[in-house]
Amino acid sequence: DAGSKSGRGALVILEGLDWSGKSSQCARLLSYLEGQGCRAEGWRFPDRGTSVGQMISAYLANESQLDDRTIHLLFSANRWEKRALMESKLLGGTTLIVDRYSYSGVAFSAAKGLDIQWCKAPDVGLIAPDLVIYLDVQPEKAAERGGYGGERYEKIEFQKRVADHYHSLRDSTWKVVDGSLPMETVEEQLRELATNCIQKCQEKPLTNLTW
Ligand code: FDM
Ligand code: MG
Repeated sequence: DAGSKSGRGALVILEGLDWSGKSSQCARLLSYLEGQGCRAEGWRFPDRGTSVGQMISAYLANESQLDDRTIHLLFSANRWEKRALMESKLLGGTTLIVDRYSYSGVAFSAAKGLDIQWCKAPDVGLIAPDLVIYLDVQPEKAAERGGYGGERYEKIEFQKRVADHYHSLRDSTWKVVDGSLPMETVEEQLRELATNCIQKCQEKPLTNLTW
């Protein structure tokens, strides 16, 4: 039983390149967990629904130009504005399945050439994830998927640099899943990883991200 009625919820992050299949897998995982009677919500960053999120969305659509450090800090601010709600959901027993988090923040900005430590700093103190699932897809494969190229960062050369930075961010909370496997296979692996994580972290206190 993946239920989390007794303890806190888990913070599960999905990371990966654009068009790696994160959003579809988040939705599938969420409906599975709900079907198991687990209290869970799907979140995503950027959260385009806030006023900061609308600035980010316009930037990604190339409708506005922003300095590289400015947009980096907006992405971070967009996570900070959700931190209190995130904490209360988790403590209240709701598991959060989150499409992108601070690792996207660092990997994408560092791929522009910004200093990695500088990129990490503003996210110190956000809630630390219990599990980060990295959907590993070759940039060339992702580019074959329909809709690719619509937003600012969706260029193969850039995504290759993002992938290198993601690689250097991997730590003990990361699980790498081969995102080029059939959807159902990926889905199965995610179910198992998430279910284990939810069970394990019920009694663990929440901690802050320190990198
Ligand atoms: N992105 C996302 C960043 O550059 N920094 C961040 O902190 C976050 C959360 O925004 F290309 C990038 C990654 C992606 C783009 O994300 C929009 P979605 O998942 O495609 O909406
Ligand atoms: Mg995208």
